[in-house]
Amino acid sequence: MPIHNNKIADIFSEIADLLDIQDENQFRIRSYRNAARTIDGLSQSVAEMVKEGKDLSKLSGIGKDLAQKIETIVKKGSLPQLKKLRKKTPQSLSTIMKVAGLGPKKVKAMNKKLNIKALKDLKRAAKAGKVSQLEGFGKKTEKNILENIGQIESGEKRKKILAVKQLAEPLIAYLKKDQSLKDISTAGSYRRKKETVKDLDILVTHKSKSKIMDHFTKYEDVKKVIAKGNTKSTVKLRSDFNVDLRSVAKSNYGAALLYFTGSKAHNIAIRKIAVAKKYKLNEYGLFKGKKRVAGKTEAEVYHKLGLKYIAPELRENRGEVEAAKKNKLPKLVKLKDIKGDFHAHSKSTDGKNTIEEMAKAAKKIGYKYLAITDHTKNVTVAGGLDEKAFKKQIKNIDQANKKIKGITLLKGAEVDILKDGSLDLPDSVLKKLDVVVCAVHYNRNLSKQKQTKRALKAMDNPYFQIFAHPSGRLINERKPYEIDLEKVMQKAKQKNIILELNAHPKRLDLNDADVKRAKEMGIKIAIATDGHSTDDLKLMGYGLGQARRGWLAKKDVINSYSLSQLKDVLRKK
Ligand code: DGT
Ligand code: CA
Ligand code: CA
Repeated sequence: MPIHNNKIADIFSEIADLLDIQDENQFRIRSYRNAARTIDGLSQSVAEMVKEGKDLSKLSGIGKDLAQKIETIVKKGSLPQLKKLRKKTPQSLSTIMKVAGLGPKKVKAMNKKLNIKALKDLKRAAKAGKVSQLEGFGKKTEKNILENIGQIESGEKRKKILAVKQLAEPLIAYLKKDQSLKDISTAGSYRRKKETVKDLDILVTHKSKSKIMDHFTKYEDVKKVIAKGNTKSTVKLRSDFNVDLRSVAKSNYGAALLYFTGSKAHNIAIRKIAVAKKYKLNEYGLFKGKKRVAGKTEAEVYHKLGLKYIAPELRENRGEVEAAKKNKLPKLVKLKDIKGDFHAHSKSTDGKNTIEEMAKAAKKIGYKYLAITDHTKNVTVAGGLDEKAFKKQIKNIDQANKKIKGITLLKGAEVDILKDGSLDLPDSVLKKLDVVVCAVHYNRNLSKQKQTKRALKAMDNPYFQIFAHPSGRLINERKPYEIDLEKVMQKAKQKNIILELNAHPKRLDLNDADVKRAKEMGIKIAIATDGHSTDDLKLMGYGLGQARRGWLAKKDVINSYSLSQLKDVLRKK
């Protein structure tokens, strides 16, 4: 069984963390982090690529040396270098680093002064108020540490959707090899495109005398068979992730799919309707007395209940049942509606590919436009550009535009919102850009009042067009900063500012509920990958899933607009 991309990425991340704690060369550390990021975002399996003899050093951010290391990991399942590093520094210190806001310096200081070796030591010390007494740590840091530990503890059990996809796709391909299989579908939170998933649910129908459960439990990636029956089996994969497989009869496949897709709250809501209409609804079908009146397809069940078909992404009992009854469901945006991307980086700052390479990759996807939005100078870690360098960047984009036909590059920037709410580029440069994307990168720990004031002030700048990753969260890793999103949205509405839905599966920011709220306020959304490589541009689908969970229709999403329509929807400068 080939090793999964996210496992390889984890190995490189841990190496980077350990090297960081050991004060190693920053350049080297960054190359590991970049490689982890590239691999984590890849749609194809690196292990498969090794097997097929493909040249990994062609991947962005992966040189000959790292390519060699990846091959070792694929062949041996681990890397000797990591074992050596772990001997020098306890592995748990790198876990502690994952607690947001704790860099290697702080981790080392706590290790030395408070003998903190593991997350549980840190929790105990922070609870006892010992952390805030160290130099450089305040009460606020201590509080953040405790909150973040709580988040990590609860988050550990849920996997991000990209990681689940990497587990699900090869498993489904494997299940399809069984000759007796007829239908197969995912269900549960994964089918609803939720940002994180606790366990994967799969539903099948098959011919009689099937050995599908044997086939399933023999899958190479299975670590433990938790339960095995004729209609349901549960296994634990090597990555400690559980999969439920249920086999149902063709006659109730739709009813079962509906039931096991959930959400539970949605199921309860539609069951109420069934009861009111004197039906009984369960995973075997919709019944009047003993007679099954629907069950073969989901649509059939919905229709019998007097409801329009409800897409899985909407099934959260957030008003979709009412809307289906009144024929008021949104016509959800689709991937094929997307004509471009509004947030991407190039080699000019921390991207892995040149402007031209990014343009060609976007064109290959079928896009009509791509905004190149490199960082501004305050974001030093990403090599942000100053005013002078930006003027050159503008020229470079113009040149690339002349060279490449069939796609339009938009001149953009991801402008840092400074602590006082001013923007990190002068108006004279902002004026020359087609798309001004603004974001918070530093001073994430301000009070809610200050953070909100800062954002609102930035939005008063007439060149502010798109607010990127507005909550600043990293799923399972970093909480959103404190900000009054209601006020931010009101301002966005008033100033005609677009909010970003960052499509990267580790951000998905805004979240689904906030996307829906923005739509209800009449705010338009830009779905954007924040791509740092040509591969990253392919992450758009995750943003789409979240957009659909937020009830967005084509018209709510500015990526569905043509270039000329965009001019009308982007804030006039
Ligand atoms: P998660 O936590 O990410 O695995 O989320 P789900 O929604 O996949 O939850 P899961 O795997 O526990 O169950 C899959 C679906 O089965 C769930 O969405 C709805 C259905 N289901 C499970 N338990 C119940 C229940 O007690 N009542 C009802 N009505 N439905 C249930
Ligand atoms: Ca599940
Ligand atoms: Ca389940």
